[in-house]
Amino acid sequence: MMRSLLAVLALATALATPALAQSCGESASGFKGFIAEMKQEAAAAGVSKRSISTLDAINYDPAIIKRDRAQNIFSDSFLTFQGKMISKYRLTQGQALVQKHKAIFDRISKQYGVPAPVIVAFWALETDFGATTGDYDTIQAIATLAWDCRRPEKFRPQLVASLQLLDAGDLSRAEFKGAWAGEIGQTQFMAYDYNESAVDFDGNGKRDLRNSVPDVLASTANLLRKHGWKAGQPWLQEVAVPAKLPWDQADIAISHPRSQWAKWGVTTIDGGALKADSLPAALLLPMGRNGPAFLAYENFTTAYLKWNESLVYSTTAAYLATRIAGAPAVSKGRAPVQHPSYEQIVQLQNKLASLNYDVGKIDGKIGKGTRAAVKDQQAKLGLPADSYPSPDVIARIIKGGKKSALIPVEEAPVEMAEEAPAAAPVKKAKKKPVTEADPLAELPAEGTDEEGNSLY
Ligand SMILES: [Ca+2]
Repeated sequence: MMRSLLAVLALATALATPALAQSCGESASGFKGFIAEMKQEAAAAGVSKRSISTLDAINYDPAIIKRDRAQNIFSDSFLTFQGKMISKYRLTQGQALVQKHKAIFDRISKQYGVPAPVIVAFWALETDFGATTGDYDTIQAIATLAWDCRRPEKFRPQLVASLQLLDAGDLSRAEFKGAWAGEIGQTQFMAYDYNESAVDFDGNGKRDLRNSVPDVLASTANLLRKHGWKAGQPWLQEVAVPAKLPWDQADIAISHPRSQWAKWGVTTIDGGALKADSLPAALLLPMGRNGPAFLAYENFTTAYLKWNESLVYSTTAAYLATRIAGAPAVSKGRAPVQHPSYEQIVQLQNKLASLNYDVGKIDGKIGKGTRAAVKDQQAKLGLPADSYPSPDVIARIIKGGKKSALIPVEEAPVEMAEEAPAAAPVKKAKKKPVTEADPLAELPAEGTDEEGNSLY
């Protein structure tokens, strides 16, 4: 999993040792010099000589860079994406595992306050319950990505953390195997989180996130607790929204008491009354006001988004947890929603950038900057400001808001990003199907970018 940027930044600050390597490279050239610098940095951080000497055998691995660059262009809608990620296998197996490990989950619930379905949903999405943890040498993978120029700041602290983890003695050198981007174990911990948050829950003296189910489940709960999980509170609830609402309030950054949403006409998905209490909740509309709607509670806006900043990943993980806990399949929303294509989003981003909005990289993804700019444009154009760039909203923005002449978005010239689209996220390799019965033969690599932007 791609851990929170904040955690990594905090780590980088903590490790602000004198010799942080400044250079980077696009090939093996210079890698050995970089490793020499990293050895100094590790020594300054107190890593043992023995663990530091591990780096002597580390090589630049072009296969890792190839994986990193093999970015698919995602344009799936939330409904499509969750449909791919939430298979019948993951649901039924997830529910079965909640029962099978009930005694462990009872202990975890008492100690960490995190419910079983939440943990199991991550276990499902990250590795299909431990089936696909990866075979890459994670120290070599992290070293390669730490030297690569694309986002060294994310991996350099993880390289030192890997050596510290080696010092901790939970894993032998040979056991540093995992995903191509360095995650280890059944819920894919980066080295820093392994060091800080893994727990020995089966009492054998080692924190084993590769093989020990009790260790995996309790460590996942412990990390969520550290991310601010509040026991006894919900995380995500599918709701129904009325035809009219102050749509600009539907924003993951804006919370209101649940009673306020009730007052505005938001109901449970089957039309029942929401609990009219003061519990803070944000209204999450992954596909705009006509699509599926969720109340996102603090456990979502804090713990989930610290686990993974991507809104689409977190929404899918949180929604899967509700399904495992018994919620019905997601509603299609109030009306069919046409989702923009990658090219349309790029076109929109170019237009927004020309209007001086900061949409970040022109990457064809509806990230935070793009959503905020769309919301502002919708307000200016007198459209419902739900932040969602449906193709007709894109056409209106591109046309400067003239109602009369909607042009098909496809006809406008598409200016592609000069830079290659953001490569696959830091988190992990593409999943392989677990069994022949598993319909997830071709899962997308994670639909997020390393800036934490999501598709939605
Ligand atoms: Ca253990």
